[in-house]
Amino acid sequence: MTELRFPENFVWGAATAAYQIEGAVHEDGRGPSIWDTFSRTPGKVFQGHTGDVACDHYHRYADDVALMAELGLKAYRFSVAWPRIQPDGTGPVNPRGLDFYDRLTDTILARGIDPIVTLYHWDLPQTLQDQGGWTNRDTAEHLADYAVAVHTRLGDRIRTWTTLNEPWCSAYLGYGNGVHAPGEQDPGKAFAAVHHLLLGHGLAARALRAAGAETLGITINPADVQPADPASAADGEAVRLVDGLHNRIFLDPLTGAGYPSDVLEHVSRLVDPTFIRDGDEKTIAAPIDLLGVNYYAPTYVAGRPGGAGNGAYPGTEGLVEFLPPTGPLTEMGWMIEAAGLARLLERIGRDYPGLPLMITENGGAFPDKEGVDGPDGHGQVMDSDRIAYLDGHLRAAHRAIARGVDLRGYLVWSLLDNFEWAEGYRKRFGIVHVDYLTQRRTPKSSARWYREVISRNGL
Ligand code: GBH
Repeated sequence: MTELRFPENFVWGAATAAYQIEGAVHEDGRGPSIWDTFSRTPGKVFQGHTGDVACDHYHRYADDVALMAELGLKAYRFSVAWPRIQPDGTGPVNPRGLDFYDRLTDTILARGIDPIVTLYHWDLPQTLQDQGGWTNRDTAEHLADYAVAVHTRLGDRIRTWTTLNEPWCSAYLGYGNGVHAPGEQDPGKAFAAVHHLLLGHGLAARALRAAGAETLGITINPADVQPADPASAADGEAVRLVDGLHNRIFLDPLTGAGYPSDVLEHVSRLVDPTFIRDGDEKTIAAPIDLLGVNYYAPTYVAGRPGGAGNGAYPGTEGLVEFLPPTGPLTEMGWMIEAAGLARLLERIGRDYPGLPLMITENGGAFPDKEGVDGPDGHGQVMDSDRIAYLDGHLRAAHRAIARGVDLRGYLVWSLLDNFEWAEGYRKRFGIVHVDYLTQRRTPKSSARWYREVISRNGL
């Protein structure tokens, strides 16, 4: 019996990203990206893993799409690798790179699945990084050119276009604490990157709209920031600061309110924000039709003089204590708290009304347990922890919908086990297991469970 039914036409799907699954990094004229460089830099990625082969999706995409159809997915979110389209990040397009996404798109459509494109999921062409990457304003213009190049080829078939994936990560992890490529640690650069990513989004959105893109959006990873002690005023101030640096710094300008003054004040204490020019906020506010929300775990903070802060949030040192995760954790060490998803969706729905939302990523890294009765004698991959996680988060999403949030869909992260950035292949987020030695795909028990959820449109 279906207990919790989702709205009609609710979009059910899964998500991936180019560098995490494709492999084939030297094929068909692809240029190097910052992740090729970073993964080859000793000490940056677990055991020096790279995306060189990954899930070999570049060659196995047709089988992978067939698998999506078997699971009953209605939508599939993938990203286009900028360095396949423009190997140096600018200039003439590389037709062989576009050919791949052309084939992929046709294969997805032939299976009755709706493609959702992410234009930029962190694989910046290395040549652009050599010119400063996201600290260079020109990169924003280049992103818009690249977006148009992809749309020119695929715009007749793809309806939903999103510009960036999680600019918070690109800026703060890439240029703030250096855990992600390009691995820089400089608060000034992190804030310049935030601005140029937003500017690039605005320029790309405007260009895509002019080119006729139907549904336009961006995916962010807003944080559910909670106080250690709800009764403490100091903790409330810490929440306000971290919320500003994580959420309002993106959501306010995206929705036309410009940068919040308290956030600008904080930024100005660390860097002269001359990278923000007249008219930029207007560009960033280009109308969008969809906000992609990626949610994994909540963030608990306390206001504490002398608090350690967090390198990913420049200027929080001496002010904020980020609480260590407690309770049940995923293999990433992230808290499992489904209520955080409901809080987050309701908050965005309340503070930024009128913006349709889609959960463009949610999921977790969990251990696989081998079952004995695999369908083809290979052992079944049992991941009951993942089922419990997804079930809990879907219930939270349903609660938010019941309370009036305009949530249009849910995409699980991820279809396949894949290259988990700095963690390499040791962390597995897939509902489908990948044996990296043979590239054999085995749907986990969560995949079978998810297929049921989709077919019943509910839990
Ligand atoms: C996403 O990033 C990416 O879009 C995707 O490519 C990636 O594979 C996937 O998630 C899984 O990592 O330390 O408990 O406070 C997610 C990035 C996850 C960054 C949660 C901040 C803080 C958790 N974020 N994280 S916690």
